Amino acid sequence: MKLYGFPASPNTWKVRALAAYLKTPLEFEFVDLLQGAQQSPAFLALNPTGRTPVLVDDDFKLWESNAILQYLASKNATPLYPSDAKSRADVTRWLCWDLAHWGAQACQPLIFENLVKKFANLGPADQAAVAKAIEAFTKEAKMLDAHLARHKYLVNDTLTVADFAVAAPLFHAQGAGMPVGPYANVGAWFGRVSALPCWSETAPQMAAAA
Ligand SMILES: N[C@@H](CCC(=O)N[C@@H](CS)C(=O)NCC(=O)O)C(=O)O
Repeated sequence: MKLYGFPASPNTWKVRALAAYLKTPLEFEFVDLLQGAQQSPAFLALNPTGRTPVLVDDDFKLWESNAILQYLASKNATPLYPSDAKSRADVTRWLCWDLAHWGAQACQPLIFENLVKKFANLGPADQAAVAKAIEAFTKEAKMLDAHLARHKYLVNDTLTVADFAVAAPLFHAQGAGMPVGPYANVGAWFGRVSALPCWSETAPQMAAAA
């Protein structure tokens, strides 16, 4: 299987980390987002939305990082993606929340405004966008912290792909100015998830600076 991605992006990193955890060999091809490679005809043939990551497994092309996490886990029949209906729905719930709220409204805007713009020379952060994202982050992190006060991991107190998805953007918390300080349970959980060697094995160069 081959993954097309941008290593510093949490969407790419979490997929590579999961593959490393599962010991699934994954060939990697760098897509230079800063040079607009995601808009090349060759890349658009893999993902017409022009975004990374994309997984190619023989003639199957899969985009959307949380779908890729589920696919890799399904191929391995791992406890990271439990098969009973309630546990699986619980994992899906957190992946949906990640896509709709945690990532889209809170973490990604902060990563873009405070980190990507700096690295890509895209000008100063839009302070209105930052304020809106901080408000969203605070709302969602409060809920997450309360959940993690009662649970070791997001689902069934055991590691699942949901932890990979929700933890991934937090690797950039410092550089992106995410206000994580007040959320001790989130911090403790992130400590547990990020200590898995699969993250350092697949870490982008940029993470140290973020
Ligand atoms: N929901 C998508 C988001 C993918 C996404 O936005 N990828 C970014 C990098 S983090 C990208 O490729 N951006 C390039 C662009 O929008 O031109 C996923 O989870 O895969």
